[in-house]
Amino acid sequence: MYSPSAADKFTFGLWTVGHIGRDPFGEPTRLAKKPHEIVHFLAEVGAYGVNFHDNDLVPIDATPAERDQIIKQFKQALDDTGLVVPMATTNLFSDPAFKDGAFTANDPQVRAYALQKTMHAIDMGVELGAEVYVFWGGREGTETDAAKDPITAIKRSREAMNYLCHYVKDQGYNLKFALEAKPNEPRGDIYNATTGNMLAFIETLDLPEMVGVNPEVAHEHMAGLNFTHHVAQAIEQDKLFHIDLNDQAFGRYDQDFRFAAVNLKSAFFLVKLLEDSGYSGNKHFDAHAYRTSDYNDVKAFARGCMRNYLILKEKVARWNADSEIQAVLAEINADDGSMDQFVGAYSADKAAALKSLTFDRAALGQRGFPYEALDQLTVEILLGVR
Ligand code: GLT
Ligand code: MN
Ligand code: MN
Repeated sequence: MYSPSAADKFTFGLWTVGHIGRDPFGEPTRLAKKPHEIVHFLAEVGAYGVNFHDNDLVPIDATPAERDQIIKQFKQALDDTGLVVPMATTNLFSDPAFKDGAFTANDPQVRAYALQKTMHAIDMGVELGAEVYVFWGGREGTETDAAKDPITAIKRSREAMNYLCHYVKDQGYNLKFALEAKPNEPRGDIYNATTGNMLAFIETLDLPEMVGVNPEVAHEHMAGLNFTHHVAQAIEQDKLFHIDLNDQAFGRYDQDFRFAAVNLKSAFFLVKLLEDSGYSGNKHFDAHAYRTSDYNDVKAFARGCMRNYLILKEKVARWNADSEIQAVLAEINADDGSMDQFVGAYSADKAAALKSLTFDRAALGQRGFPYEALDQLTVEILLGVR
């Protein structure tokens, strides 16, 4: 029970289980694994796919011969294990060249280099099978707004996304873009800070149908927001192209903890949303093990991410099948249809009729809603006593 299968579409980036335990204050605590070794590691824990940044796979200074050798080994590992590459992305944040941003950098050479690097990375991602391409602009921001005009930054981001969408179309690639928001870290402030900002930005692009979002639990939580509501907005707009699952205590630095390790109840409502809405894309665990873990414990971390999702999925089924919960839902959503003649699609007649309708405002205010009872039933399901 609770073991993952390919149908779950659970994926991990090379940088997740391959994280070596470095943080801003301390040196690595684990030895680096090669990309092909990570593929075998992921196969052992039962993952379906592996994602990468261009430079997780091929170091930024690799020679063409080294590149070919690495890709050959990586492809062999994919063949040997049956793992797939559903998503790829570009590292536009590690190299000092990108210290002032990539697509939004003030230096036009950096902006051009970012486009060039991304086109090469897209070619490599597509070669290895990726159908979703993520953009996380970690350096696309400022520490001081004296340095960059925020309106200029938006225009530069748009120009870059349009350029790359047209590039993908020109190549005839079957590839969609998924934009990932984060409010801050590593920049003081990052542009398009939330999933909602990204959804609005996408509508201003030349080819908006090619572009959706890749929301990450920790990133909305860092901003103190309700992640489930952001994902719901993306789903409702057919824009949930990918998702980064992890966990995060509110108000802290970007922790990238194991999925459901901190906020069980929000994780439950997130899984409920994904399952009830029929989301069928990849579920990427963008998280890493504690710095204290050795690779045995990294396995416990990776298995824990998938297991927690599957356990919560079972809790969701239990919640949906619970007759007491269903009775409460029927009660709180009851609708006798008597308002239909006044609301819904606008007409002048409806508006005139509604304006002269009399409401018993006091009675409306008197009605009680059993939300305490409903939430307690939810908690009891989560605590395993129901
Ligand atoms: C980085 C970041 C993630 C992004 C990755 C994609 S890299 O680890 O913290 O949230 O999804 O660039
Ligand atoms: Mn993160
Ligand atoms: Mn992420």
